[in-house]
Formats: sequence, structure tokens, C-alpha cells
Amino acid sequence: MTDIDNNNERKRALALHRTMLSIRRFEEAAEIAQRDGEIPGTLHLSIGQEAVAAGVCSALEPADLITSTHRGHGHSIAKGASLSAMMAELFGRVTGTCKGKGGSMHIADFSAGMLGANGVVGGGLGIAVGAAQGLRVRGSEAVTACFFGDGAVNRGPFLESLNWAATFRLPVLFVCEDNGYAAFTETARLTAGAGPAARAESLGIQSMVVDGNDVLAVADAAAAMVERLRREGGPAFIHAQTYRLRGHTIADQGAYRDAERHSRQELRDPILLMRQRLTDWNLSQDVQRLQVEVETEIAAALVAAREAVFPEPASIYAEVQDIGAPA
Ligand SMILES: Cc1ncc(C[n+]2csc(CCOP(=O)(O)OP(=O)(O)O)c2C)c(N)n1
Ligand SMILES: [Mg+2]
Repeated sequence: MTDIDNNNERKRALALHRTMLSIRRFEEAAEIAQRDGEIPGTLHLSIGQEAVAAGVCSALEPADLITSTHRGHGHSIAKGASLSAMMAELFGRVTGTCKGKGGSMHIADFSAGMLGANGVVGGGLGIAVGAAQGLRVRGSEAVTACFFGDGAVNRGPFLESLNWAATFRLPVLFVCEDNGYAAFTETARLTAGAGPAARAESLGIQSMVVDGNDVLAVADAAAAMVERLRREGGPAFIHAQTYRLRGHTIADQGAYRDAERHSRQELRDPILLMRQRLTDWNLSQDVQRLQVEVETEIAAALVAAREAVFPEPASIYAEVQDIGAPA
């Protein structure tokens, strides 16, 4: 293999790798902190799926919006949410993205265009379409990317949201992050027909199926789709085929998984694949530098989270609902 000759391509590849590393190290650190009792509640980790978040968000501008899922750390980081505010949120501290009152499944950072994780499977779909409609009413040309899992395509909001977006040609990039499982069930066993992209195509929505563990492939697909959304309106659909290397939640050992498939997928870890590619391009030193940089950032986020205070009990009803405190 030869050096990668184009400087822009090199920068782009390293930036994508850096985003994936940030997501991986953030979640590994959170996993330890949760097990040590520092983070309350459970976590849904996206370890193994980082290329989808990194690739898709690389095609977005700061003004663009995303909606996410219960497995949303990667999407938030890739869209530019602050690592320390996110870590503080997991720790339940006042410096968190939701002042410590939301936690993992409610992380939102409007300043980064991240409209929220969502504990309701398929819950982000309607929000994304509503946001896109709202942007149009305001005369904005920003696009909205909507992440959802392979389990969500079997819920009603999937059809409603795709139909609305297609009818009004809203610039929404629907991203099915297909990790093969809906909780403890292999999704293919519960999904009729030819798959998520075929469902989108049946509504006239242009779709692509992409290797969701190849960050360059995801980034290229997303760039092409987003460019088209900006030029012609939308929507568009990406079915990103990936794999979850951890359990459904932090407590799940994944005993229901096929061992052979799992071993095969471990070798297709998106970070390993990209690191190999960067090494082939003689960029090992840059990879090491990125690893140190990310490590330092995560360590700082952990220190800041531990040092921050918890929200005042008196603030419990503030900013969490729109009906005010109960009488
Ligand atoms: C409406 C609704 N039904 C059921 C659940 C329980 N639940 C949480 S995650 C999950 C599986 C979701 O699978 P998928 O959409 O593929 O996302 P993944 O967990 O694989 O990222 C289920 C059924 C829920 N949170 N919301
Ligand atoms: Mg899934």
C-alpha cells in the first residue's frame, strides 16, 4: 500500500477515526463508572456501531439537526455535543447536558443540533419529521438526520414518519442503524419482507444499503444523500448494517447470540478496520496521537464530572416538563 496522497482525504479519514475513538473511549469509561456505582441506572452502549454515527454526522453541518435513540451516546458525540457535559449528565451532575436530570437516555444538546436520545423505540422518527417541517416553515435549509434501530422499523411511527416526510418532500435522512438485534431477539426473525430499505423504496424514498462498519462507506453514502437533500429536498434513507459488540444493556451478557457470528463480527470492529486502513496508509503515528488526545479528553471529562455537584433537590421540577410543578 502507498501513502494516501490527497491531503483532504487523509484529514477526513483521521477525523472520522477520531470521532469513532471518542465514542468508544467515552462508552468504555462510562461502562466502568457504571459498574463502580458512579453512574446510576443502566446504559445502552453502541460499541461496535461507531462508524454509523461518525460517518453520518460527518456529512452534516452544525445547523443541521439529529434525533437519536436509547443508544445515543455515539450520535451525540459525532454531532458535536460536549464530552464533559455528556459525562456529567451520566453522573447526574448539574453541569450535564440536561443539568443532571436526564441521564443517558435523555441526553440532548440543542446547541449542537442534537434534539435528544429517546427511551421510546421509534420515538425519534416523528420528532425528526416534525423538526424538518418546522425548519421549512422558518425558511431554514438545514437537514435533519434521524437515527433509529432495526427494531423500530416494525413500529407504527416508522410508516407514519416516512410517509409524512415523503409526502412533503422534507429533507430528512432516515438512518436505520441495524445492529441485528432488538433487545434479545434477532430482528430478522420478526421482520417481514425484503428489509427496511425496501419499505422506504415502496414509498418512493431513495435508499442505500451500506456496510455500517466501514466508516468511509457510511460517510460517502451520507455525503451523497445529504447533498441530494440540500439540492432537491427529500427524504432519503440509509440502511447501515452493523453489529452490537456489547449486550443490549450494560447488564446483558448476550447469551442468546450466535457465537460464530459474534467472533466474525469482532474481527469487523469498525475501529480495527479503520486503524488497519490508516496503518496501510502509513498513518500509524497519527493514529497514536489521536489515541492520546482522546484519552486525555475522556480523563478530563471524568475528573470534571466527579468534581461537579448534584442538582439542588428544589430544582427537581424545573425544566423537566411544561406543566410546571404539581399543585
Ligand atoms: C415503544 C417501546 N417498546 C419497547 C421498548 C423496550 N425496548 C427498549 S430497546 C428495545 C429494542 C430496540 O431495538 P432496536 O430498535 O433495533 O434498537 P437497538 O437496541 O438494537 O439499538 C426494546 C424493545 C421501548 N423502549 N419502547
Ligand atoms: Mg437493533
